[in-house]
Amino acid sequence: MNTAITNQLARRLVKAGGEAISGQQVAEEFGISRTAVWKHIKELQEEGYDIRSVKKKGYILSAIPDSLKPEVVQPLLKTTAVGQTISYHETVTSTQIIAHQLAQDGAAGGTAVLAETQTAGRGRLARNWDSAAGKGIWMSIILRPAIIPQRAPQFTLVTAVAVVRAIEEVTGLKPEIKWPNDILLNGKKCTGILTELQADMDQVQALIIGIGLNANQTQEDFNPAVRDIATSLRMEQGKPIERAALVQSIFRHLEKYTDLYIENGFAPLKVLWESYSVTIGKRIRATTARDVLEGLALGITDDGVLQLKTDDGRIHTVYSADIELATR
Ligand code: BTX
Repeated sequence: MNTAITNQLARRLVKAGGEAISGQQVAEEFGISRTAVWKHIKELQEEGYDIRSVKKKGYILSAIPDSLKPEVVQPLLKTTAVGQTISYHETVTSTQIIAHQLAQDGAAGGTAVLAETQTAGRGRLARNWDSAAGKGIWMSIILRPAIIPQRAPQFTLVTAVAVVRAIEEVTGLKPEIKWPNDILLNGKKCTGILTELQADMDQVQALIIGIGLNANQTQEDFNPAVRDIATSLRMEQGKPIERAALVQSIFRHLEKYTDLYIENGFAPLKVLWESYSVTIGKRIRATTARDVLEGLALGITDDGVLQLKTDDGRIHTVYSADIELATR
């Protein structure tokens, strides 16, 4: 069986958006017999596509499998760059590693790497990222904005806004952002963002934006180490979600907010980000690489850096830290 044709047929069916496509037409278009078309349809049915054959009309797709394959994600994608090239894998060590390699080899801005599972998914500071097979969105997106390296951390915040908007759009849930890179639902972490970069002294060559989003896990799917702090969209909304729809929405929002950033700078995104923040205006404890600071989170600067006022009245600039809400 020619898998390229099977994939092509899947794209045609997804794009038809529930309308019938004629077997005869597909046969002519792909230069194969109608029997061959039927065999490819059977193959797709086995992969989980729900396809009916209706006399005199053709094939109708009524449900897609829960997959992140490009032929499922791309046909209805409304972007010009983000997600237009997808490198899809069943298992990888980390999508970040693959994206770094692709970026070094010259991959275009917007290229995305997606995997069903990661054996060494990573968070900040070489921490582990729990990536249950087929249950989440584990992806890295290459962006190539013309910015200086110091501005790169802003993209963690731009991405956080894009992901929050996508979650709202697809599920109706109301996520919050904990500075700098956690997205929470009911106080538990449902998404982590990791921004890495390839840069010269004065110019970013590529941003590698890693997004780990817990979509369809139940509590038992998480490692015991994170079970109490993590949640998934499924756990919060009480039903599974279609991961492909969420990926499409993240791509669209990320492109929209990246364009907004390029045109108008960080200011409008900062306002959006603040509207979702659970950190600003609260008393927090920030654990940095050097020390632990406790005080009032005043806000973020135009560079996306956190400003914290300790009880002695001093204002500290925090570039990277783990944040807890402090009780007092
Ligand atoms: P972080 O350092 O802020 O968070 C890592 C911490 O979060 C871990 O130490 C653990 O306590 C907790 N944690 C681990 N896995 C999960 C999970 N599935 N849900 C909730 N909490 C968890 C956050 O780093 C950045 C994570 C980015 C992950 C993506 S996945 C695609 C891409 N590839 C890759 O290797 N990393 C990124």
